[in-house]
Amino acid sequence: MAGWSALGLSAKSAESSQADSSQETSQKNRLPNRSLSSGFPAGFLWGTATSAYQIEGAVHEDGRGASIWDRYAHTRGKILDHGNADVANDHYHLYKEDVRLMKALGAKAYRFSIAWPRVFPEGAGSPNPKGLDFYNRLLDELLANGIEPFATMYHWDLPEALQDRLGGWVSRDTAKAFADYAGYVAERLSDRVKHFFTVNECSRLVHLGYGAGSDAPGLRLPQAKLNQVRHNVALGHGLAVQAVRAHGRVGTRVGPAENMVTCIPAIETPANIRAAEIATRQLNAGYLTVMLEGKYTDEFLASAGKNAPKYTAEDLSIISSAVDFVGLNVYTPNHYVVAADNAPGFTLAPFPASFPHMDSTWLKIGPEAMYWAPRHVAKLWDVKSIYITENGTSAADEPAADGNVYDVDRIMYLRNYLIHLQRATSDGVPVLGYFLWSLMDNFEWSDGFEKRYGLYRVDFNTQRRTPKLSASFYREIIERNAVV
Ligand code: GBH
Repeated sequence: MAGWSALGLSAKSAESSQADSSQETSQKNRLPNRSLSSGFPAGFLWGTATSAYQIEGAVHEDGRGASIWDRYAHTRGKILDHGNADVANDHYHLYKEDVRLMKALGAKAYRFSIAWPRVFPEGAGSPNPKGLDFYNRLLDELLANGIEPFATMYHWDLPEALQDRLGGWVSRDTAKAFADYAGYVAERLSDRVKHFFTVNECSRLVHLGYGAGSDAPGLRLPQAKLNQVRHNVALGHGLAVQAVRAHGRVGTRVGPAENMVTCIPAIETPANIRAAEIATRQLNAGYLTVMLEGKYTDEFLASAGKNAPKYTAEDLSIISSAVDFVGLNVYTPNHYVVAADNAPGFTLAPFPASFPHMDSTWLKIGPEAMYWAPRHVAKLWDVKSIYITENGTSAADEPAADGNVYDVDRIMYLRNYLIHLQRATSDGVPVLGYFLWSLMDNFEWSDGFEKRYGLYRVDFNTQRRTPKLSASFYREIIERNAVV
């Protein structure tokens, strides 16, 4: 790939749109990159994603310890439909069928998460070999079907014992326990897993888990403590990167899976693009910025003031341990940015009440987020390998009279985001693969089973899985390696 600085995106798109309007049909080969018929790079990896607590069930089986989500889901009033994931998709028993669902899509990769409390029921101390065995079975099944496993180490199911004993991520000892667990897993699974993600979405577990209290463990900590939690989670990420390097086989790759704050130039002028980059760096200060730069920005420390986290220089070098790739969960635009003559150099445009959203109100429809998120990461931090680790939407799926789910709203959403992903790869943004959230409907955290994200519909009474129309749509995309 040519160096990023050689891309000259704005000049190039100006040229293509000129060609587009004046010479239309005669010069097909000069159509702009965003042409619907354009494909993705050869070898682009297509997959689906899930997480352990959301699908596995079997919470008391084979020595699994309790997680903070077991307790939270069983606390009255926390889950919208009063559901819990004790059974969920019963994937612990039905994993072979679920691998067949992936295969039917033609997907070549699968992102799943490992339940820490299965492997270390108490969070630390003695491992539970039966817990790890489940993942051995799953990996063997995936590989036998030609599907490459990508494993997330932590998708929010902290062992309850660590919450009780240490206060969870309030303590840096949790970060150390996480690294021990990550090293243990890397040592035993890296013969088959070549890509590990450390923490899924640091910001959600920090803000919703310890700030707003709307995710497990349901705490509302004051700002100073919350900043310390954020620091400890970032530290856990860095320590886990080091543990994978120390214990994984040579060539094992590791990186985060972040839901970065995605800042979009409201109008794609060079000044607004620059302003969106500045905003991206600042608004991700406690996460990607510190992970990839090894320091907290001046603005971050100034605005935290006396509530800033306590840390050492060594912490910062651990947090910024070199990663092999960056994973990005991209659902929605966080901000539209306009360049401004003020101190930060940007204005965040307020969202008009009429801004469209999908089934969930937080899920605003801004397909260009799929272009700008990876592009900012590549440009700001010179990241050479990016995976889209999640993208998808809930929808008010209802079977039609003929029994099919015609989820054309999900297809509309996916198509438009994928057009922007294709625009990114055409522009040389190094995105290597895409994991659609989700393979199948599952336990959607505090929304319970009310919100459905799957390509396959799940009847939670019978555990029957049925493909929605979007499953056919995704299969076409995978087969053609192009947006259809
Ligand atoms: C992902 O988070 C998760 O990784 C995945 O487990 C989940 O199933 C999937 O998305 C679908 O939600 O407090 O109501 O304003 C997505 C990013 C960021 C979405 C926080 C919800 C807050 C909603 N999330 N956001 S609200």
